[in-house]
Amino acid sequence: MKNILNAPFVTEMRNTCANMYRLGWDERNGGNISYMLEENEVAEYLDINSSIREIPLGFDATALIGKIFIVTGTGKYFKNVHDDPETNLGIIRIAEDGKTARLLWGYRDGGRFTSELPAHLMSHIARLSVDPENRVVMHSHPTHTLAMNYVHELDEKKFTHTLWEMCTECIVVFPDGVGVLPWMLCGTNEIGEATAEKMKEFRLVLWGMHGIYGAGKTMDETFGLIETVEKAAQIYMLTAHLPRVNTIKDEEMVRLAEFFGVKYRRDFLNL
Ligand code: 2HA
Ligand code: ZN
Repeated sequence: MKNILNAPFVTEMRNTCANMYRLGWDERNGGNISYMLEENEVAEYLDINSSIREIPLGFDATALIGKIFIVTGTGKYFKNVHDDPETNLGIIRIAEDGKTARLLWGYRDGGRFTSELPAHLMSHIARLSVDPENRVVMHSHPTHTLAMNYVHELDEKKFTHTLWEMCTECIVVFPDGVGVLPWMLCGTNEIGEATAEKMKEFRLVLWGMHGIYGAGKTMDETFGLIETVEKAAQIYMLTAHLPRVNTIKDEEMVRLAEFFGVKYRRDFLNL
């Protein structure tokens, strides 16, 4: 067997957590990532039928039986993932009962997966139903996105429209827009179900006054979605209190979306 610490998916998790931490998106234990892995890529490093221990999921994940995920740990700091992946990350496989996770590697100090696993796995199920290539679900507390929550209406059309106006590339990067949930108690199956419902329609879901979820085919795509929203939110927060002299017009957004051939939420424009 090869050394798991050299596995590309472990390296991706380490580097992504480090980047997110340095961008200020994931203070303390804020944020979590789950990344669905291919059986054959994991089998080069681990016996995928082994089990260090079993951890109850607390919800039904029947749709994901046998699937393997690398997931950040509960209470763990993104800051520390790079230097100690085996304590701060875990690789789990959904057991045959659909209600238990078998730990294949990690959570070395006896820990377990993020408290937001319901939202993650339910979001994976929802995204896979519309995009069989989806692999990554990422949650984070990006500063300007969060700041914007306090001064902008939490309405998905209005929020998306404002973000699209802030950078020319926004409508091309997230033409499906941003789904918005009101403030809800986190770490629960209820917020998981609500997030997954939005994920059928959006790859980005805002958790009001908490943070954001992104989903995508790769770590780069998912990170890039959140990064682009955060950039737009930053421009908004730098300009919202100033007189607006110029803006990207809705007709210009249509030209962008059509030129780049993206399927966009036309109903989020005021045409
Ligand atoms: O796990 O970000 O939403 C820490 C969080 C909870
Ligand atoms: Zn959070």
